[in-house]
Amino acid sequence: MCHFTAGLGLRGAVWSLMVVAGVVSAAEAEPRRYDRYVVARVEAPTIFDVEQLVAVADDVWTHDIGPGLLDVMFAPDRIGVLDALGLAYEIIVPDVQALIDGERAAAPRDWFDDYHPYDDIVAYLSGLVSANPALAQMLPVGTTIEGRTIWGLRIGAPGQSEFAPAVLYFGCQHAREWITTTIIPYLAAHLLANYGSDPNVTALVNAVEWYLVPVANPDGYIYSWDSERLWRKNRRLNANGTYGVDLNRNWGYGWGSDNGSSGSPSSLTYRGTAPFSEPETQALRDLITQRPQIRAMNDIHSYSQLILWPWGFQNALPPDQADFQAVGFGMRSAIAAVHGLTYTAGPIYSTIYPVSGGSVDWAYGARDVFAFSFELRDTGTYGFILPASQIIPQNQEILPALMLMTGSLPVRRTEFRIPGSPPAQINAGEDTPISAIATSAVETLDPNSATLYYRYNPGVPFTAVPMARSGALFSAALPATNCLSLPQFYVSISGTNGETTDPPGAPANVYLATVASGGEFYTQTMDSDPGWTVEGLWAWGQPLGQGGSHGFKDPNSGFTGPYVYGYNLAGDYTNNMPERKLTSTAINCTGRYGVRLQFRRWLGVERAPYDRATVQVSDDGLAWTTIWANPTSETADNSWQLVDYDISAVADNRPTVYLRWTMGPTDGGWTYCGWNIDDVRLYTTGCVPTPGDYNGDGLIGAGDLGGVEACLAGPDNGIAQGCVLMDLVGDTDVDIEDFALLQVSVNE
Ligand code: 0X9
Ligand code: ZN
Repeated sequence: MCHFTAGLGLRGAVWSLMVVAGVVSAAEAEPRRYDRYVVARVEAPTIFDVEQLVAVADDVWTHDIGPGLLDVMFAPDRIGVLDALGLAYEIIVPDVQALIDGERAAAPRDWFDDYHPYDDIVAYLSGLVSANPALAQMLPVGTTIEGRTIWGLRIGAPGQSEFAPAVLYFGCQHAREWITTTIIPYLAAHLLANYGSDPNVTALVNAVEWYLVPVANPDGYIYSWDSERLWRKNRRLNANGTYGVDLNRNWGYGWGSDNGSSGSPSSLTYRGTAPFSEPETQALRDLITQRPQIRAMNDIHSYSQLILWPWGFQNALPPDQADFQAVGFGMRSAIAAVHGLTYTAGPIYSTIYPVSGGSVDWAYGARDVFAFSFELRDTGTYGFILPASQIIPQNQEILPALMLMTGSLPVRRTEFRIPGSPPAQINAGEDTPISAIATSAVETLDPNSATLYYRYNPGVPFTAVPMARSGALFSAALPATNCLSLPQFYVSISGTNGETTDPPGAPANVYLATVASGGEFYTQTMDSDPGWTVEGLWAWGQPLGQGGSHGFKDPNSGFTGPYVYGYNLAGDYTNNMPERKLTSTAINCTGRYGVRLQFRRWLGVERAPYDRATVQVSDDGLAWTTIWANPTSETADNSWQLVDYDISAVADNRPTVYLRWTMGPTDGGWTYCGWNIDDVRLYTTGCVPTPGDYNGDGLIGAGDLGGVEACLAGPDNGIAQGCVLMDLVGDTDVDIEDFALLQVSVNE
């Protein structure tokens, strides 16, 4: 027997090395067998030992990956590889197949005496729902990559308050964690059987909506029955021919870090090609975003006996650590009270290892959901292959924990919340919709009291906008404003217990936003013919890579897509030609300030003044301003160049702006490939206020008259924030003189 020392930290540094040794074909008929596969508990004292061990193991079972003790699986013929590492170990599972053979119940009497295939779990839940149609409904949550339905159910008493908070509990993101598939059926059966008799169940089914998903990863779960008992990921066929994305690395918060996930498709913790690239994570994400009343979540895994909360992607305590700890420790006690088992409670990062792209971080970080994750039984004796005889005891101890979580204060308290993140930036001249969801299980709310409060100037009182109601969702809009505004806002609702605001503590606490304008407002990728006006050999089409008697040849396609506008797509421009013009159709730049022109250029032209190429802009198609002219040195592009010009002097706030490219005049000497143009864009950056345009919509008119009043109300000493642009006279005071000037400037 070996002597072991405790682990030292550095958890998770080697996850990226975890690979599935031996990819098993999808078409395997018989389930893979694990005869005489062993699980060894290995002492790996250094990070180097850990990396070596993980690299050669056939699977890593332990959750505590770091220097210290690791449980790893080896095929019988590969034990020599372990021996060769020279690390001390003991065999904790001598035959994994024997574990699997002993996993299922010999003579099940109760449904919960054994594990069940996916379809049987769905059928069991459907049976519960059919028997309790007033309390429960089946809910298709989404479709897997292999086309199966991810089934869930909803439980809630009829006549529930529209403001009822909801919880979401789900199991089996990881296919091999079979014990997790039993939690939702057991919980649902318990709620439905005891509603009306058990006061705690009755109260929580009355007050809370329950969204329950037994198997978040049906494809993987089925694969773990039919082909490979220890399959973990979903069944995505990856680009390199391997299968599977780790769904619990695919969520879009803190996604993509190598500390807590892997970019390698063969890895057990492969994060996928993008956040939410998988239909299974999309389905759960959408369930949460479409039901902002979901205030708590538990993502149930096995094994290790842990109660986990954010964060997984960083080793920092979450802002709500006190609430997480109170409920987490409460659940730990509730579990221990049943069969005396010990669960460890704490944040993911420090309690197991870094997890980036996990469900808990997204739910909490992006949606402010009170999100936990369990790791169920055991601590390694059976690991993922927990004997069926433990299903009932496992559920007996988890049920009270989930009841406690559902009834916890963070779920029950009144909230009036802008789901997701409130806008931190609003666009000048546009209304900004704001919606908020009301949840409360403790008081009666007055729907008519829902109000959006805002001000654009810290020196003035808040303006109240009543919010329109749709169920528990309320909406209103921040009215259009200008670049000088400093928007502040909050929402509020009242009930029998008083006022609830978002952010809490308003108006001392408010949301702040900045006003922006800008972005691209005209895009011409040349993928289809824009129908511009051409002269000479100007044409839209595919350039043919010819010409270049001086300089370089034309390209043989666009920068994006095959097509461009070019002067002679089949070669050089000619000698002794006059100006030949390409002119765009009119572009509306009304309300745009600081306009810039950007395009891709592939140009060959002899140095000025021998041959000429220019870019011009006009606001009427008659008078042209030259933005660029070829210099007195040769222009000979041999690749697509990105060029970018300030055309604000001609284009800002003009309704008909024209762009023009000119080839020529040329002399009788050298010829070049001439213009090739792709991806023409007009855009603005930053926010440029216009005097008199109080609401920032780009026009001066009736909509701005209120600005005079708002700015009159400002402090006497100087001009209030946001009001400089209403001081049209420029005497550092906003008054009747400015109003008079505004009236004559009206242009809308
Ligand atoms: O690594 C994981 O995804 C989980 N452990 S497991 O062995 N069951 O795979 C830990 C997940 C904890 N984090 C979240 N649920 N986000
Ligand atoms: Zn898991």
